[in-house]
Amino acid sequence: MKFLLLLLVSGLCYAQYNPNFRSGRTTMVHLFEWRWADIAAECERYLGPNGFAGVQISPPNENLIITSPNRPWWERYQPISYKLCTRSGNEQQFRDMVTRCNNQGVYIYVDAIINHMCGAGGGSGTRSTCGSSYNTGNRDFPAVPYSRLDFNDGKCKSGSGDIENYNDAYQVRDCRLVSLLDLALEKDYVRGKIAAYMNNLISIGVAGFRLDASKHMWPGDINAITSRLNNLNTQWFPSGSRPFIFQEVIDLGGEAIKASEYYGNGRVTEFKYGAKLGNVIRKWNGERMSYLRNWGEGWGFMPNDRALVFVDNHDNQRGHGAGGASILTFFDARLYKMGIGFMLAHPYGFTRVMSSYRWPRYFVNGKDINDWVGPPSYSDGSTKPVTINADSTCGNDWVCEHRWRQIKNMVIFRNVVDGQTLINWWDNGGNQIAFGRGSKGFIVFNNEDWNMDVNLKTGLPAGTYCDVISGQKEGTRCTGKQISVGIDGSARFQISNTAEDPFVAIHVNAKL
Ligand code: QV4
Ligand code: CA
Repeated sequence: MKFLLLLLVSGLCYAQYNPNFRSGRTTMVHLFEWRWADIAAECERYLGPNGFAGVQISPPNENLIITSPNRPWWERYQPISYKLCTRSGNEQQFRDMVTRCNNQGVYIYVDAIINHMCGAGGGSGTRSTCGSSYNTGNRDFPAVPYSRLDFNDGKCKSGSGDIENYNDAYQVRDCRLVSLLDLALEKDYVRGKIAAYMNNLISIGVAGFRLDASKHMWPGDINAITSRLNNLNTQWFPSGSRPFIFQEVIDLGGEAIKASEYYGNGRVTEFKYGAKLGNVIRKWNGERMSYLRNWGEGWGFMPNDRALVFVDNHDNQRGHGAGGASILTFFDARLYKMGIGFMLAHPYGFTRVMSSYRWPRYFVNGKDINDWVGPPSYSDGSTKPVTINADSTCGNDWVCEHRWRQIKNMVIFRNVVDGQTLINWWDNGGNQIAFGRGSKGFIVFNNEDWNMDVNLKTGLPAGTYCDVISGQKEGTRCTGKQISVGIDGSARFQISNTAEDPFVAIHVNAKL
């Protein structure tokens, strides 16, 4: 009885930190700007069969259509209403996606923009993705409806009404982020409208939310909203399941607002993770992979059970939102695969993999002047479908990092080693490292400018394993390297510094 009570209490306390993943699954993928129809198909043909746990989707609610520049990706961060129609699809397509993905055990996490509506300079009209009207001058969004009373104009104390000083927590929360009309989240009416939007999504079957621009919302206001959320839909989730909450707070240190203020509401994005890992893998600032020995909290990151981690996201891969030069992306494919490989092998945090589209990146004075370019689209502005080539890569300029063999196989690696502790750490004091996860998996990196040839204790049962980086196990053979683990659990690893991918990973489900 006592035990049951404990379970119940801890269940209630920890609920919003739990992503509700199907058991044995560990990693979500952000299918940035994908159409709902393509996501539904991807859940069935790829994500479910390969053990992906979930998908973060682009904002599903109606947004302002921006034509100057021409349909930038970021127009979707300028809400007009909570109707479910965007370039990704309409409500019926959204419902179909959620149903089909849930049936595959791949759950949907919605990017929820609840801090603001569109920019102050949006004007008036019906140029919005469902055709709802708006008038930004009057602060009028009749399709919600919101009016002048529902915004923070009176409360903001900056000269321009925009956030001017990130050292002033009041400005950051009560003023407009790059002119985006800031909602008065302390108002019961506004909270009610937002909770109704999120509860509608929950009833359709979504499993949780990314709370966009959380730094710009008071933690107490977020709490007041999330505590109004219903439990998840019992068609797919155990009764009493709470929506997973992860808050977008960029805290690299040195600002008034700290990520820790948000731990009570749910998980928080750990932006130090990708910035630091990029430096290490690029060997910048004197960093070395051997320093990763105490990666995680030892590097000043947030507690493991609060962290949502990623190598890059849709902002910092193109220089938005704390995008430093160190961030690794698909443009640096070789280093990127190492970074993702390390992230997925290491136990710290909940992991999210990025899946991007290609754009004509073009730096002028260190800034990508094409950082705005929207998803692959036709001349009428509609988004192109994700086509699948014979070799299982994607067409139409969709990068599909999550389909790269090395990344897909490391998602499976993470599932196989889930819950196992990090053991048998080895390094050469420089940029060769190795570590195991209990007796389930082992990974070795050679990021030096010379070859590696070492005997290491893996902790794995004796046998022949397929390296899941250079290839994988297919039937009774390996398509890439083979690694023999001896009866004492040790194995020889030879990794050329010029290999296509200078790392090797083995796990018990890829044993011959
Ligand atoms: C511009 C000027 C303003 C000016 C305004 C006048 O910058 O000073 O007042 O014009 O009209 C776009 C433009 C931006 C423009 C703004 C309003 O890029 O230049 O303001 O629209 O018209 C995305 C993009 C933004 C984009 C925004 C809205 O990154 O460039 O702004 O969408 O379309 C901080 C935050 C963090 C945030 C990060 C980018 O703490 O929360 O910046 N990250 C999230 C999302 C991100 C999104 C938003 C928040 C906003 O991940 O994608 O911003 O919802 O670090
Ligand atoms: Ca705000």
